Amino acid sequence: MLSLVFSSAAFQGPALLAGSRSPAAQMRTAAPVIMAGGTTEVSFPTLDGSEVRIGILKARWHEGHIGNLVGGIKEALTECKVPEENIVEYEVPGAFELPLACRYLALSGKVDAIIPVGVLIKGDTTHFEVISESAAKGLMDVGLATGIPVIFGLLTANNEEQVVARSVGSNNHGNQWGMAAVDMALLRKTALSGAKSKSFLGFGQEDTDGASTPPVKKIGF
Ligand code: RBF
Repeated sequence: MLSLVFSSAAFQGPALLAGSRSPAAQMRTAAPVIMAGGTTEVSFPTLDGSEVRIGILKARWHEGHIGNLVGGIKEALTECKVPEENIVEYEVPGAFELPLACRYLALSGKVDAIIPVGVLIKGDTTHFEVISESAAKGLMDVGLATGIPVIFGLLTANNEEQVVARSVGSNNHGNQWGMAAVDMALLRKTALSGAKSKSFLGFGQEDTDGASTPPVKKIGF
C-alpha cells in the first residue's frame, strides 16, 4: 500500500527543527495522525488550528457528494481546533468557477487557507478533461499568485461509485483537505512570522544585527 507522508513540517529549516521555533511553528507538534483507510494513506502532525481562518468554496454540481466532502473537511477542522466562527463558506456554480472565486477570497485577506470543493464525473464528452485540467491549473495559479494556500479539493472520477468511495467514511478526502488546509495555513504563518524587514520572508529567525549578513541571505526556504 502506498504510504504518502504529506507534511509541510518537512520544509521547516534547521533552525526551527533545532528548537528556536517561531510562535507559529510551535503550534505544530510531532505526533503523527494516520488518516484514511482506503488506497491512499496520509500522515499529518498534530495541528493546532485555533487561530486559523479557513474559507470553503463549494461547487453546486453533485450537491450530495459535495455535502459529504464538506462534512469530512469540517470533522478535520474540528479535530484541529479551528473555531466554527473562523470558517466561512460560499457557493459557486461549478468547478470551472472555483479558481476565480478562490482569487476573490484570497485577495479579501479574510482567510489563511482556502479549500475549493468540486466533484467532476467523466461523461460522454471531453468536458471532464477540459474543466478538470483548467480548474486544477487555475487553483494552483491562485495559490502561487496570492500566497494564500489553496488546497486541491477537486474530486475527479470516472463514475459515481468512485466518488462515493472517496467521499464517505474513513476514506473521505474532505478530511485530508481540511488537515492540509490547516497544515499549510500554519506553514504560511511560520513563513511570515518575525518579519521586520521586507527582505525577510520567514522560516527561521531574522538576523537583527544586519551588518554582517547580506540581505539576500535573509530570504527564507
Ligand atoms: N461542474 C462541476 O462542478 N462538476 C461537473 O461534473 C460538471 N460537469 C459539467 C458538464 C458539462 C457538459 C458542462 C457544460 C458543465 C459542467 N459543469 C460541471 C459546470 C462547469 O463547471 C461550469 O460551472 C459551467 O460550465 C458554467 O461555467
